[in-house]
Amino acid sequence: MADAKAYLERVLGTVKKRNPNEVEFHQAVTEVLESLIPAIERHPEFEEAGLLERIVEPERQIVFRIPWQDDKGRMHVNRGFRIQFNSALGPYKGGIRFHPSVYIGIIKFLGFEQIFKNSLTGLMMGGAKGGSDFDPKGKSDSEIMRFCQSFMTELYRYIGADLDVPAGDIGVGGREVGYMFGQWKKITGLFNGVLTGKGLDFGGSLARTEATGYGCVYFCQEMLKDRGTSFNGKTVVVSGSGNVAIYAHEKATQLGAKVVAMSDSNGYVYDKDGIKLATIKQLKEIERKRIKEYLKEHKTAQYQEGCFDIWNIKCDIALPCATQNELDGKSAQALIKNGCIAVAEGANMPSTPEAVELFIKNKVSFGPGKAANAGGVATSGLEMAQDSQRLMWSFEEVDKKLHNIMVNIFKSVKNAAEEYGTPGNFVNGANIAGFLKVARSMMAQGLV
Ligand code: NDP
Ligand code: 2IT
Repeated sequence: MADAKAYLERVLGTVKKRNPNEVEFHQAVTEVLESLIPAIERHPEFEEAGLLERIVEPERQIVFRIPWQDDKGRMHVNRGFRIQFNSALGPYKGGIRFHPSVYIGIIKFLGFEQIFKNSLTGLMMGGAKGGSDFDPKGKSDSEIMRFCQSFMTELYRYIGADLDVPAGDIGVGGREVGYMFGQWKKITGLFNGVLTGKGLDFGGSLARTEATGYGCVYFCQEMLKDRGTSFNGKTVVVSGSGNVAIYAHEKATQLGAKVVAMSDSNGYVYDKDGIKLATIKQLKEIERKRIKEYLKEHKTAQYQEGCFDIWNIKCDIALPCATQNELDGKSAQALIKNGCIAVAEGANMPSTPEAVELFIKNKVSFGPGKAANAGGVATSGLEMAQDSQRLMWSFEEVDKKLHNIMVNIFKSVKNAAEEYGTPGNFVNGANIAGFLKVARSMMAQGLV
């Protein structure tokens, strides 16, 4: 037992030394490695093959300059990233994030998580992530277009339908994917599934927009079933009000729950009668305004500045769908005290390690992001399949496949947690189940 632990600590030490100050990356690697102890004990051949040393080191890291011009003719320079982390299971696959907080440590943490998430979907996809420290807030459509074009003018060299397939993430949705696809097509002269999340008229998949939020609720539904209950009649808090949050709200409501609070990076709204999704969609998907404006239409709702206090609202189910480390130990304590029974992460790593520990200790059903939010990338995988076939499946067909995938992910996560000695611990289950498939493939493919 001591040996597996020593091996993991050695690998973690190297990660910290080689990637100084990349705290989110350290956090993600620490969580995965700690979960893997029983799997490493059962497979001493992994250490002999230097498998963990390889898995924590990206296969390729691309960092580039993005010059662009605003509407007033002023020049700006941003930094672009693409981390191609692991290709053992298929072409690199993962989203692109545009947010001022982006630096290489964020992209590495997301790329690392993506390896195991993509593995859990059961589809042929390796792990990658990209992005830029560009801030899309307050930019005009033509500024966004010029930025996306400049981003792709460099990135096009490194991507391809059978090589690396980017998609959306924070700050990147259908509009940005459309501009990037147009530029890629113009440069290469090709038309294929090089990006996912495309418009429905040019190779996009029905239900991709809904997929991450719906998938998160499907996963949570399985956790609830497992404890003999359902969404019906439950009170839900959803953080964020972007793509994932909106469709998590939609599906939870369809299943009979009431979503009483949502947020953006400025603050949150609480509506005891249930947040009206049509207003949120209008504000966020169309007008790109702040969530505070919700009160203009719904006078009895309340608005509070700041994000963390949303977790003080009494609820049965919490769905953090905004960003990393948005739910800390104090927030977890408040949720537990108020009787919350399930937390499913729509966002990537929204709960801090302290919060995760508290949820597990207090028997809150906890679905970690790499399992609970895998529906987005899974449906991207379905979009790739449709693009390769030059066919388009119906909404119902895609949604059914998505649902099946989420049910299967839950099963494999639950089974791995049991098989490796920590029943009910879906963090360990997700990390071990996701890891083993990648590890077996890397072993079979030789020293690569
Ligand atoms: P969007 O850009 O559509 O929405 C992001 C939401 O989170 C907004 O409400 C935003 O508020 C809020 N937010 C972003 N950054 C912060 C911050 N630093 N502090 C507080 N709130 C913040 O992104 P998505 O909905 O696509 O992504 C949300 C999360 O889900 C991310 O963690 C992403 O990695 C993850 N995810 C996304 C998938 C997808 O398919 N899109 C798939 C799997 C995971 P504001 O508008 O004020 O910035
Ligand atoms: O974090 C994620 O899984 C995503 N942002 C979606 C990635 C994708 O390729 O659809």
